[in-house]
Amino acid sequence: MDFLKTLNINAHNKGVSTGLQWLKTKGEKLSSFSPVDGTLIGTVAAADRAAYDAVVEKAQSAFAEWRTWPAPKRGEIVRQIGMELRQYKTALGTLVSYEMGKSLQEGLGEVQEMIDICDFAVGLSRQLHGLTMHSERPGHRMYEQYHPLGIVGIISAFNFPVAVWSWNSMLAWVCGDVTIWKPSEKTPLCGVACQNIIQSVFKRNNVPEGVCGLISGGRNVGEWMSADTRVPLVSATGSTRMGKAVAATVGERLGRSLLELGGNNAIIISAEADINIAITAAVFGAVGTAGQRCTTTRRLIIHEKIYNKFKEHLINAYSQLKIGNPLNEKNHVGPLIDTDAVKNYVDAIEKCKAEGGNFIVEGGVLKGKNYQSGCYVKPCVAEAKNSFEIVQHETFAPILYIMKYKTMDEAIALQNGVPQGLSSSIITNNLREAEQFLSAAGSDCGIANVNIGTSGAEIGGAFGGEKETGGGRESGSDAWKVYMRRQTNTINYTDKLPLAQGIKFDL
Ligand code: UN1
Repeated sequence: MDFLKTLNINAHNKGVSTGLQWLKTKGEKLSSFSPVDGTLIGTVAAADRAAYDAVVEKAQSAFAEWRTWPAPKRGEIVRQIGMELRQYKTALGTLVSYEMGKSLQEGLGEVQEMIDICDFAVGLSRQLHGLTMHSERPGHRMYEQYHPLGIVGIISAFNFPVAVWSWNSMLAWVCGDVTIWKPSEKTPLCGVACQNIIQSVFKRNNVPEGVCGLISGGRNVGEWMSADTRVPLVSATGSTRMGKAVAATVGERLGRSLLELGGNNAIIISAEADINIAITAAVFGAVGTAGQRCTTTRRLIIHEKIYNKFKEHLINAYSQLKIGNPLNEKNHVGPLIDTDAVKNYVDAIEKCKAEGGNFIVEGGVLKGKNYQSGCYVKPCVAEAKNSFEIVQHETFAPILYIMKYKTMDEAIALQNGVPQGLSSSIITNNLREAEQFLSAAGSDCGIANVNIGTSGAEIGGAFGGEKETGGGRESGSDAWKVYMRRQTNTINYTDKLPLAQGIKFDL
């Protein structure tokens, strides 16, 4: 376990930090058990209210200074964090894999996403542009600028225990905001490891204490943040149920929330699909991260002409999957996060069967020598109807539902016919089908792809979705704007005061 040492993770860790120092707390201890082998990796001391308030107060005072640093100077800090992450990529990727259970390849890929967002944010630090408008009044200039917002609260989920934090914080920091992060209580050591990595950068650059706070803890920390008027933006990734609670509390005080919630992502496989692409995209999308990405492929909508043939391909591909220790690169599928997740998986299979689903690849919980944690399950595939209650629901597990279609209109209606709206794809070589899928009458999701799968988005695009996915956008494109407040400025450089709309008001 050299990676733990490299990341400065001990058996007992503090879990609350102002960015420069760790605080003592009287909160309970979070225990982190690896789903890989059931080992207790370590504990993390959670925040109590006093520690929470201490971090928020430090963040407030840090903001007063940090917002005056020129944005490219803030970008320089983020550049150094990117360099540091390159150095710790193997260790951090391994911890992600060991604490969360995704394959080592995907753990390393997740750290690569962090490095990529650092690079993106460095460039962005010189491009926080507003527009210049033409005033209707003579001798007037009108323009807009973007100013930092203040404290950004980040609530992240276990499935991307480090990348989602970095998408939010790297942008927030170049924008001049300060952050407080509540990592998932299922992956608290990933939070501690990231804090250890960045702390040295903040220290050696004399960044004010409080720019990058960490507040480990459970649901109560999320509730404190959501209700806290000192936190103008809460960015939350997780279940739709959690997101609705955050949105209601933040909305009550007219704060801003950025929500990244459940997905129920489908791939339409046309009669004119390249079958090799379709199979790889579908299987990686469905079983990658053991079906625990919000972009996981949960449904395949297959043209009736190729349906039977495609089923055979799927059965064949699933028979080749290797399930086991995710740190062994030969395995494709690791464990689910914990035994509660296993229970949800088992329940979903039962519900699907009860509603009339037909499993063409059977599921099941794996037992025995290499599976002692009790978290390993078999990826499975069921013929199902889109209208099944269970198909309408996001189960965070490798269960793939397949169904047939005749016309593209019907396929798009099925694709859109769920409450969630994150990611979607079509596999086709037919330009007309692809364009129909991307048109205003096509996919209703935040992400719509052609000839690639639903998961594995690059950081350069805005990431997020519609409907119950929550509407937020993170990461690339102009997602940074949500981390800033916009100000319109009109300046009169004459000795007259002409009013807009031609209004006369003489005294
Ligand atoms: C998530 O599952 O919360 O597109 C994020 C992807 C990754 C991010 C997923 N880049 O699959």
